[in-house]
Amino acid sequence: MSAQEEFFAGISKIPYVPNAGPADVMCFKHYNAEEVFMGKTMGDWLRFSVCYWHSFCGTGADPFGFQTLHRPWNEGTPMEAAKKRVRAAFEFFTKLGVKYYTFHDRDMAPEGSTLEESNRNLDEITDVALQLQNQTGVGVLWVTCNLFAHSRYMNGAATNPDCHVLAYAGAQVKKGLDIAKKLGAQNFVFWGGREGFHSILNSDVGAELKHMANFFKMAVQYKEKIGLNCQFLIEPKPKEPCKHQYDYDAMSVIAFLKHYDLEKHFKLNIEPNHTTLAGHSYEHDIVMASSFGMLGSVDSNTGSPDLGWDTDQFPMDIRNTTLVMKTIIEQGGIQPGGLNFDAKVRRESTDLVDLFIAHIGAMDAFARGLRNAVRIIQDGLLSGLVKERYSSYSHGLGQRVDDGSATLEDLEAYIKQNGEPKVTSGKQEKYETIFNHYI
Ligand code: XUL
Ligand code: CO
Repeated sequence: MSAQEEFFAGISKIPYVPNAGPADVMCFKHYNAEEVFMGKTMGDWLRFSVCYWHSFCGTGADPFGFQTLHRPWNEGTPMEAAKKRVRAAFEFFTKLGVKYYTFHDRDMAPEGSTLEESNRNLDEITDVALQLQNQTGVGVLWVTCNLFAHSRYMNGAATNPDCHVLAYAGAQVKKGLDIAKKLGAQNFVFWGGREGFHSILNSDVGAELKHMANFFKMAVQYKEKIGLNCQFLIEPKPKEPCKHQYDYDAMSVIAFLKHYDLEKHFKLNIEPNHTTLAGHSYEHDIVMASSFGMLGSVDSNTGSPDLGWDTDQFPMDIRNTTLVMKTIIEQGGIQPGGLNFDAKVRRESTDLVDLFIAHIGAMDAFARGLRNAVRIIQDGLLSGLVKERYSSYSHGLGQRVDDGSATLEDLEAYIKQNGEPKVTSGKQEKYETIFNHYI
């Protein structure tokens, strides 16, 4: 990379400096990619990914204010900017030391005036991305198609009342899958921002859900046809931009997938800011998806608990990262998914270096979460208490309830013989106090 092409001059590869002081925010104090925990390196447990849209396309504009972030790579014609952007992005990935990135088709290359032109733009810029991937070893965690920004999608993409629009979305996804194959993407995400409704009065919900399921089936067929070896992921979100989105939360998506016989082909990409928008606690959907064997990847971010918005902040809370990592370790890892920072610096954080500080801070928050979760799991105190709490299911009648062989008559006979159960304390505060010991 020649000197004038350097966008983050003066910043070199971010080092691990475990005993750095509190003011030193340009090094990792906890994230040490090569350190091994429970048989895997920290890098393999965490599989960090940087997202293109917030970090390289974001302008800081919000519904009340104009652009605040003026990035040197977003200058010139849309195609000139796309070429600079891809170079800036790879410089950032390698200096930060992450192995993965994520993007929407339209982040990578601008939409043209026809599908053919959009596809040519994408071909041209992904040629450069592929070259940079090969040079740096950075790969694609996931690709997705932007099926929500263009005005044609205002009434939905796969759930649009007009099949002409659905067809456009299908053509776009077909190309997205080709690009995923070209770049060796490990996952492909569907986020249905406009798949929902604003008014139930003008919506045929049954038809829309069926069309969305059939759309996914077409995507599965095409993926198999081209031999694309990647995991499909659906990203739940309850609202924003629609008043109601069909992929409301983890349980709604799992029920949808099972209803339409699609569950073998998909897992979930859980974004905690979406989980809290659905009225759940931060870790809720991570835990729910994982307990159904459906946690595929995480869009690692946070909202502000006091706001009902999707603010996409960098995850900095150690309690949250500890709970996420505990779940990920318990399911044996998140591969081929990862921890993608679907997060944006605040529109007031206008320095280029703030992009580094934000990612470093969040990576360190997850490294601490991993270290804490490993200690919780290896000590076995919490899991021992939980095991004991459910111990009545390990023998006798409980075991038969657990394996599904007990009947209501068996339960009645048991009560007639054993009478009233004695109450047992749930001891929530004890668990919380023990958890706090580790963070
Ligand atoms: C929107 C969101 C998206 C998806 C990809 O809230 O999270 O950026 O992750 O389309
Ligand atoms: Co997301």
